[in-house]
Amino acid sequence: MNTPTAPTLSLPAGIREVEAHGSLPAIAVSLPSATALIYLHGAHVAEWRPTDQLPVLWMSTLSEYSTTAALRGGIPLCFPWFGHNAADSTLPNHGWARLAEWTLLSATSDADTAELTFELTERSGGVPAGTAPMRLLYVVTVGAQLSIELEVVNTGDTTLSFEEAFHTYFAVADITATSIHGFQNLTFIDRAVSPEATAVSAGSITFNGDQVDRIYPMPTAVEVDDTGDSRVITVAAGASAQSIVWNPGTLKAAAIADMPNDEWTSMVCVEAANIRDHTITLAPGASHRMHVTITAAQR
Ligand code: TA6
Repeated sequence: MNTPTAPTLSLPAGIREVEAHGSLPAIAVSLPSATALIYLHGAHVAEWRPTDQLPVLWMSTLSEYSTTAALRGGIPLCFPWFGHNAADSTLPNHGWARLAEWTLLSATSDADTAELTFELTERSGGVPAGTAPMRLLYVVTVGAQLSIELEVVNTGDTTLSFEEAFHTYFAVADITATSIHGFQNLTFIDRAVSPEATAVSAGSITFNGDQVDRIYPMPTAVEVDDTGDSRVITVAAGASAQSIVWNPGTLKAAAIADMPNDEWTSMVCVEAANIRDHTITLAPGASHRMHVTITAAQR
């Protein structure tokens, strides 16, 4: 990774601006407690690794690294819609925030944590013309835990509505030996069937190669129990009404160009979201914050 010619912000110890894959600008964090890499393209957290641990986030070995595509893996930010755009199916899946060029507004660090604030407005690169006035602030706190918070401020004079999700890809040794705890007895929307159907989770979620694509109410905390790596990853969310659990399985993985056919076995998405009947609506001047804290513990 190269250091760009003119870093735009004086950065504290442990934080550097770099040219990462595809020569895309990124922020590299290296602390005694953890390392991380965040691309300005999409404010995309691509890597987080607590010291003495395996990487916690999964990145596809076929991910594109260009300003015209979303990175496959890490933490894509889905905004201002989730999935297909209901009004115009030609618009990008999961919205434009993960395709836009964010700005690093501030960076602070101490021995254990680094806090990075990224900004996006309706005038930023990659944001469609005619987008309503808004300001997005994305705070990424790197350390033994990883915390992310998205604040959306309605800077216009009309009501602003949006969906949002942290579409986090976790790395696991073997998905067929991984189970997800926290959704027991909850009713979910099964998006892997057509038409969608509702069902109730009997026990923990397990995986066998069929696609899993479910929208749940967000529980207090979710555990990804990765027996292969003897590790438990915990996701605790705030101001997030729903959680999406996704693994493409064999068939869907084979249909995704930027994902090798067999890599469905080494990842699972556990997402925090406000979508569908939990779409956020803000009056002029109002704001909303959604946040998640991720912890990884070796057994
Ligand atoms: O969150 C799950 C999901 O909506 C799946 O339906 C699948 O499409 C996945 O997101 C990936 O979407 P992407 O646009 O990144 O290919």
